[in-house]
Amino acid sequence: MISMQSTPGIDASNFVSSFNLAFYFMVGIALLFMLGLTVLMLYFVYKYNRKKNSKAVQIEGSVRLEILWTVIPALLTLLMFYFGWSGWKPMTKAPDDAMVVTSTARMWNFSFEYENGKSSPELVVPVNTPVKINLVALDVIHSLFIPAFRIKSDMVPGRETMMWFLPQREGQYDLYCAEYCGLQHSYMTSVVKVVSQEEYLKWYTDTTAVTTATEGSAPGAEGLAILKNRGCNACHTSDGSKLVGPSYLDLRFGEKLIVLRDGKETEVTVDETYIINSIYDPNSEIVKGYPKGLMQSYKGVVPEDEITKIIEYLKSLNEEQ
Ligand SMILES: [Cu+2]
Repeated sequence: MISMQSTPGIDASNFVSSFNLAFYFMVGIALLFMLGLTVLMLYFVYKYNRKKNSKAVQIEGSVRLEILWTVIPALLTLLMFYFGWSGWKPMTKAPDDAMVVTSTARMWNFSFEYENGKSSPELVVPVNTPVKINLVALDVIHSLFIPAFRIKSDMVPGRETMMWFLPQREGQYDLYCAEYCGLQHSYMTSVVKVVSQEEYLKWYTDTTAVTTATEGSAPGAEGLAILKNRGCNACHTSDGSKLVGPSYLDLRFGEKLIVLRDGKETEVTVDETYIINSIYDPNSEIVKGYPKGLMQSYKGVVPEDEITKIIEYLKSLNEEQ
């Protein structure tokens, strides 16, 4: 699951070898000590058992032993530090020619914004090009983790951080949030797609359709694709079941809905304006029975023409009923 062996022999990223060196060195030492100490302990149990040594003897200290078991572990931990440090240091400074992507995390999805304004729920990068990712968290602490690349970094609200990597092998890799960030944390997953330079350029320059309709040609199919791509389905369902947020199925156009505005119960009519407000200013009107403050505004993320398509989909749900 962690990596695809499309081209065996080439590491998925430039950090794999130094990371593995530090990791296996530490595991190796731990294993060696575990085996060595267990064997020694069993040997002592046998050698100094009560039948053979019925009378306890005082054993005086040994300076040579004291020095030995201080110096050797000290050297080993220093070596661990060395491998860890030399592997970590290059991660802190991205090359100047790296392409820049901004990753925005919110409860509970990631989005990746490119320099030409393109936004994607998946991280698509060209092979053999250094990629710098600016990390932005909108609500709580998240953590961007790409196991196959051996990189992970916390995303803290209000703090500017970054990570970078050189993807060396084409393929698709898992990406997920590694900091427990609330109810739907375990759904906060995405993928990294490492593609050829040509393929990347084709994808990058195609800004016409951020979302591709993969839901067939049913009414509102495009809207459904947008909801999926924007991560909306992490909190809202189409089948009436209750997640963190209300279900789309409960939205009946033209009918009344009870919401809390400034803490007071108010009746609103479900219409276009209500939907737009719910996406751009989600905390101004909270559907009764749901917690406030969980959803961040999608203003500047989901454009109005996408909302039009979302509304088409929401209306189609009603008609099926
Ligand atoms: Cu998270």
